Amino acid sequence: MKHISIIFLTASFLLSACGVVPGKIEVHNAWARPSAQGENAAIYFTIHNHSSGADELIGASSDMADNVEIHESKSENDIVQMTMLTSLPLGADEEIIFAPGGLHIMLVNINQEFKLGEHIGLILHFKNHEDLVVDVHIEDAVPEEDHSHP
Ligand SMILES: [Cu+2]
Repeated sequence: MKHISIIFLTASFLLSACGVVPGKIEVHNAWARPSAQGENAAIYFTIHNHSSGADELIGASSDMADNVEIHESKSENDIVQMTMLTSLPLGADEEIIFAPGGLHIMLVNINQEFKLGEHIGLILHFKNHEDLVVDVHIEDAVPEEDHSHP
């Protein structure tokens, strides 16, 4: 029996290492603008819950900032207001776009400069799904990273 469980672990590791896996949450096109040390930096991406069950984004972390928060910007009467969300529901097979003027992950007081062309790491935490490590491109606009479903 021990043999079987080792094989199963290997197989699930291989599955998680490749592209689209049903029942998984995926994050695409993660980017943030170049920012100076000490500034706040907003991270944008598209998050897709490929699973048939609802989940929830419950937080994010990075060792590059004092705090990492889920924010939503809304403009009313030409005034942009930013609110902090404690969590974000992610329905079955739902896709949510984090973009300028709307949802973003806010890195508060970054401890190093984010330079154009660099990459930084971000970890997303979910209620049901395991943590996701996201590769964030430092760009002036959303990167052209193609994603197609099988
Ligand atoms: Cu914000």
